[in-house]
Amino acid sequence: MISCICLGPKRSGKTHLLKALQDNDLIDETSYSTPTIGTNIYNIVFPTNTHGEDAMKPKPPPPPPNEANTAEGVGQKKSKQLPPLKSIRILEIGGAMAPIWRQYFDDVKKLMYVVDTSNLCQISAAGVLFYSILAEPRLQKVRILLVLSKMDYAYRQMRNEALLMMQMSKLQKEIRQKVTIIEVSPVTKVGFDLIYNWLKIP
Ligand SMILES: Nc1nc2c(ncn2[C@@H]2O[C@H](COP(=O)(O)OP(=O)(O)OP(=O)(O)O)[C@@H](O)[C@H]2O)c(=O)[nH]1
Ligand SMILES: [Mg+2]
Repeated sequence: MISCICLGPKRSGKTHLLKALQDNDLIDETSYSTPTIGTNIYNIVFPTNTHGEDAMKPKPPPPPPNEANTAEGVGQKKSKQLPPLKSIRILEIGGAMAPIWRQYFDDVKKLMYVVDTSNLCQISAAGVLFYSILAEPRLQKVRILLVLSKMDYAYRQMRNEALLMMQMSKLQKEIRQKVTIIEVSPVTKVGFDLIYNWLKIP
């Protein structure tokens, strides 16, 4: 059973990102992904030595009771006793399938939503679509990751601009879920350690 799904508008970068997370060397600036008509499954085995947050941060002493990871919120606290996952299977559902995404919402534990920061015409609509997903009753307890993709493009929107266009601050007030936001590029691998760390949370 697949408990993590990846959604986002057409061409937002889901396939590119998931392929790169699955095999770091597969995607570079020459790579091209074709539109997903239907679904794709990715089995992501986490690298044992990521060079990001985990590796750089000195291992903290046993967690102080009031230390909350602001990026992950309350849900992470609950699952702290469980060991981190070693791998995860993710189901990408193509943007072309948006009208029937909701058929895949049963038993979902994590949801990644990918937005293309280089596509000015799409960002606001992506925000509206995101809101409609977050309002879904079956997804009220789901861990949510908002991925701002294509961060390697010089003409992308910066994080704050993209979030403004998506009306995220307004959206956050309306929804119950805590949303983690990560800027990513499968080409430069920026944000990969943060994504792996998020995916590892049991
Ligand atoms: N430079 C760059 N190009 C990207 C990036 N992500 C995706 N692309 C390009 O954008 C195109 C669309 O990306 P896909 O990963 O196929 O998009 P998708 O979200 O899977 O699209 P659907 O399957 O149609 O929903 C790819 O062919 C890549 O050429 C990125 O981070 N950087
Ligand atoms: Mg795709």
